[in-house]
Amino acid sequence: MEYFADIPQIEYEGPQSKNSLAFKHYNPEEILEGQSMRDLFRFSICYWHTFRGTGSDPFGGATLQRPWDDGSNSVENALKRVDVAFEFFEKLQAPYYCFHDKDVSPDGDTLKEANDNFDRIADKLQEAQERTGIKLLWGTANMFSHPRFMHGAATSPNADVFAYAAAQVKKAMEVTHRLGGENYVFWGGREGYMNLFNTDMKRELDHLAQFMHLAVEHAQKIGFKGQFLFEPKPKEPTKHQYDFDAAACLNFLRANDLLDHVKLNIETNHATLAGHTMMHELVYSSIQGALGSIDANTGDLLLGWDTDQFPTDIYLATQCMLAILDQGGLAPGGVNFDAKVRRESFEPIDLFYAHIGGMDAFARGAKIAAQIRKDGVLSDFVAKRYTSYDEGIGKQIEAGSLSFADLEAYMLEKGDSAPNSSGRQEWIENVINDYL
Ligand code: XLS
Ligand code: NI
Ligand code: NI
Repeated sequence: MEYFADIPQIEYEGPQSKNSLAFKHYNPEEILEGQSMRDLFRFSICYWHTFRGTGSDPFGGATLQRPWDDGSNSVENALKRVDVAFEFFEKLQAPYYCFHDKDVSPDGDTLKEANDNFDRIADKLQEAQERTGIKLLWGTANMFSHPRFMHGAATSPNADVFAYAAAQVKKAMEVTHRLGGENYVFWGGREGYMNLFNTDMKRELDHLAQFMHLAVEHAQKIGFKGQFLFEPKPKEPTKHQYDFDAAACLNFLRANDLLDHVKLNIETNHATLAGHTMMHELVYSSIQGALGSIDANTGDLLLGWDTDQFPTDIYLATQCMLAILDQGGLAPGGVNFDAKVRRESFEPIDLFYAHIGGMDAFARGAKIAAQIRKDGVLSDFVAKRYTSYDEGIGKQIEAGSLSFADLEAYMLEKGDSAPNSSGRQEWIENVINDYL
C-alpha cells in the first residue's frame, strides 16, 4: 500500500530546477568541509508534529487531512502510521526520525498496558528500520499530556507521579536502546512552575537532578551508549520552565554533576522565546563542548508562542551552520525538524513542501557558511580584533600570571589605555550579505 502515491521520490535537481518536489540545494552526496551533506545534517523528521499533529489550536479543532488515519488511539491505527511515516521518510531521503513514546504508541489504562502497546509498536518500528535503513536519532517520553502530569513529572509534588515518570522513562530508554537510538532527549514538559507561592523550588530542582541521575544509571545498566540531551525552553506550558535556556541548563547540569553525561538539544523557537538568537544559544553551548543536537524550526516575532514553523530563512540557516561547522558537525546529534505545517496547510503534500524547504534552507545556509569560513572573513576580523591579547600585557593576562597590583603598576606607568579600534559592525554585516 502506498500512502503518498502521487508524490515521487524527492531527488536533488540543483538550483536551476523549477520542480517544487525536488531538492535544489540539499544534495546528500555533496561534500562540505570534508563530509557529505547527509552526514553533516543527519536530518531527522519528528513523529509528533508530522504524524500526530491535527492542526488544532486553542480556538479551533483539527483541520489536517490525513486520509490514512482513522483518528482512533488503537494499536492498529498506530501500526499503520508506521508504514505511512517510513514511506514519508524514504521519499524525503531523511536518514533519521525521532519520537515521544506516546506519539508512536497508544497509552494504556495501566502502565503495563501502555508498555505492552509500546513493545508491539517497537517491533514494527524495528522491522521498518531494518527494511529501509532509516535510523532513530532520538527517543523521549511524553510526560506532559496526561492529566497526571499537571504539576510536572520529576518536579511534581506528588511522589507517585515521580515514580510513574521514572517507569515511563525507563521503558522509553529501553525501546530507544533496542531501536539503536543515538540519543535520548529530556525536554522539560511541565517541569517548571506557575506560581512560586505554592512551589518548593529547591526540592523540585533536586528531584529533577535525581531523576536525571537515575536515567544515567539505568543507561549504564542496560548498556545504552547514546548521548543524553537536555532541551532548553523558557516558558510554555508553564510560566517558567526550569530548563529556561542554555545557560540555565548548563548551570543545572554542572551544579548537579551531570555535565559529563548530558549535552544540549537547542531549538530555534525556544531560543527566541528566551530572548536570545539561535546563534547565541548554539555558540554558548558549543564553546562549552555541550552542543549536542538541534531542533530546527522558527518562531514568529508577532506571535508570542512556540509556533514551531519550518525554517526557511537563509540568514538564520547560515547563522546556525556557522556555529555547527565551527564544531565540525553535530554527530551523534543531528538536525531534527521540530516543526509543523500551519493548520491552513492541511493537505498531505504540504508536509513534503515543508520538509523540502527546511532541508534546502539548511543546505544553502551550509554552503554559504562554508564559503564564509573558507574565505576566513569572519575569523580573520575577529582574530585581529583580539590581537592585543596575543602579545605583551594581554598575553600575560591570558596566561594568568598578573595580579591586580601588577596591572595597576603597568597602567600607572602607561597612564591610559591604547586607543580602541572600530567594531565595524555595519561593514561586517555588509560582508555577510555579499555571500547570501
Ligand atoms: C516542545 C519541545 C518538544 C521536544 C521533545 O516545545 O520542543 O517537542 O523537542 O519533547
Ligand atoms: Ni523540541
Ligand atoms: Ni518547541
